[in-house]
Amino acid sequence: MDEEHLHDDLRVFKDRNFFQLRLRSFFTVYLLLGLFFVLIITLFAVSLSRVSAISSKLNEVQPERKQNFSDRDFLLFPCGPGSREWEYFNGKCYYFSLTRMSWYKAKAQCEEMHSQLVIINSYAKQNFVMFRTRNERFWIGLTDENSEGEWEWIDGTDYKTTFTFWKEGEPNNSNNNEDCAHVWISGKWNDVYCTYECYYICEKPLPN
Ligand SMILES: [Ca+2]
Ligand SMILES: [Ca+2]
Repeated sequence: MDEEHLHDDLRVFKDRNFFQLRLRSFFTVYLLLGLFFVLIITLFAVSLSRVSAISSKLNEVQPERKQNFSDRDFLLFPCGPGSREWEYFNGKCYYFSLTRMSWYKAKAQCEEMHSQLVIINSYAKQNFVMFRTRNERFWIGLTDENSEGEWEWIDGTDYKTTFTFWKEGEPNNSNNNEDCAHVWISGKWNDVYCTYECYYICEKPLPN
């Protein structure tokens, strides 16, 4: 009888001991999990702050880089990186149109782009224009519509004392109705009626 009782006591003791051990191991696991969680949160916070620090530094650097790029772009495209259709020649910018229209519309179109129809006042400029126009007709800023035979450059450049490059036999004021000038074959000038539709060349100073 006594022996049986003792046996029971021993079993209870063992069970209790086992229960305590399990409890302790659970506690350890939860503690480790908790620590791991805290560690993850900390690492995340640290990396997040680093990323934000780097991005704010990049933002500081960005305008400087942009400035450098635009300086370089201005060297490559002196007429402005944002308007690459303007071509640079000898200190000025030129636009060779892709559409055809009357001399008046072309003049207005150039003015809308803060420029004017080209003034060809030197052989160098003539050479640049004729290389670029390749026998195609392009309006220039020359007209005698105010007074027949009195040719005038639209910027007031004195016609009589400056360079000319008329085609042989031109200006001929054909049908008494040719008051506007364009470049044509070999870049030579011809007078034609002003409502004729052809390409045009605008000219403007270098942007600041
Ligand atoms: Ca005329
Ligand atoms: Ca003519």
